[in-house]
Amino acid sequence: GQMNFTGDQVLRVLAKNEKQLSLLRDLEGLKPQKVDFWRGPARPSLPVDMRVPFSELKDVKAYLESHGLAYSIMIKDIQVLLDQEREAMAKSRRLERSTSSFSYSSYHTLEEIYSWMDNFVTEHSDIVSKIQIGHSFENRSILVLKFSTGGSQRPAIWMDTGIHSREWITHATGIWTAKKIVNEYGKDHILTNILKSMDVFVEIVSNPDGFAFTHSMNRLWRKNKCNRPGVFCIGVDLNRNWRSGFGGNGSNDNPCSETYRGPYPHSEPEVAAIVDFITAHGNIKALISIHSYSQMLMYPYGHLLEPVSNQEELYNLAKDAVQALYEVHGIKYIYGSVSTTLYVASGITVDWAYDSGIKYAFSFELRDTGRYGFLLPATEIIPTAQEMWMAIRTIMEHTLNHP
Ligand code: VAL
Repeated sequence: GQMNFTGDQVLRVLAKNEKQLSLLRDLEGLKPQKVDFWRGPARPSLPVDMRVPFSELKDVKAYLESHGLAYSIMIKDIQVLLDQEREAMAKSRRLERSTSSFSYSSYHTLEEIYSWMDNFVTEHSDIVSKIQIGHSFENRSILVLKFSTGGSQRPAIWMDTGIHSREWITHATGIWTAKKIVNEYGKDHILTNILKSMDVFVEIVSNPDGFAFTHSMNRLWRKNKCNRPGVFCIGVDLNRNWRSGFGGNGSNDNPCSETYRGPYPHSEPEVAAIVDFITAHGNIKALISIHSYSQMLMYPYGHLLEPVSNQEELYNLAKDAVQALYEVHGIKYIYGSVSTTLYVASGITVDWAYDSGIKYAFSFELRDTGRYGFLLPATEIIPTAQEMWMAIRTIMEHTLNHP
């Protein structure tokens, strides 16, 4: 049955300096399975959020206090939020069944998403099709939606959501975005122009095994579910498994770590499927990889602090995108390169994309800034997606105008 998180808390620590940050990194090393960092130690200006199991609370709080690390309790009891989330899903499922409709303002299981996809492709067969790009470690289909008004191998925009399975707001945003694209085609002149000469690919469940597991067993699972002989822990972090900078700082060689990079680049079928697809396609102009949470819009590099060659263009584009996002609901996103905005991270999707010649490579961290973290209430799905839409529309338009 489902893992229970009764009494588990999310603590927020504001490190005052590098020394305090490294004390938090030590905690990560001491107890890779005990403390689950929701927002890892980055820089003193960014809070560190960690889930601490009930059984470890006393120890961890004592550690923090003994080192003079000030903390606050962001979530007092994780299970309370999980119960509310399940109840909301059950309620919406009853309504969906009685009205034979799909709710874009609810979270869904893998089966529900895959069957929505089939209906969606059938209903909009004039511009949408479904492509299977591979199979997951546990042999689930890896599916991509293709939006196209014709042509062959047109220049294209790629978007993926759900590389980290617990980031449920990203899958929900991907679904809403797919629907938005078909709704706006022929109405919104910018999107219409984009689809007249470009294709759009959307991979909604990029880590299907992990996602299925977040529903069946452990809501807070991040990695994939690979299981190799002689390796004690399960799962590779699919956002550390890419070739660019593989094995560098901000990735881990310990299979029990949440940022375990895997044995070699593209070892994971979920990553290899995207690499093979994008490489074979050969004409992807922009890649947008969606994560949560923290409210950020970032571009390469993650594995280097040095600016990329078109950093000024990416900076200005991110600035415009974030402004367009802000105008929707007044939500602030910060922006910059991954390494300077968040932390150094190696083997990430956008670095690979950039090094593969995709000069518009962006990664979002969606809502919120930690009140709910990964357990963002479903009532925030539509506003989160609406504002992100304006940001990605800005990126798509720029891509169209700068071939
Ligand atoms: N959220 C991402 C991660 O830690 C970063 C690197 C953009 O995987």
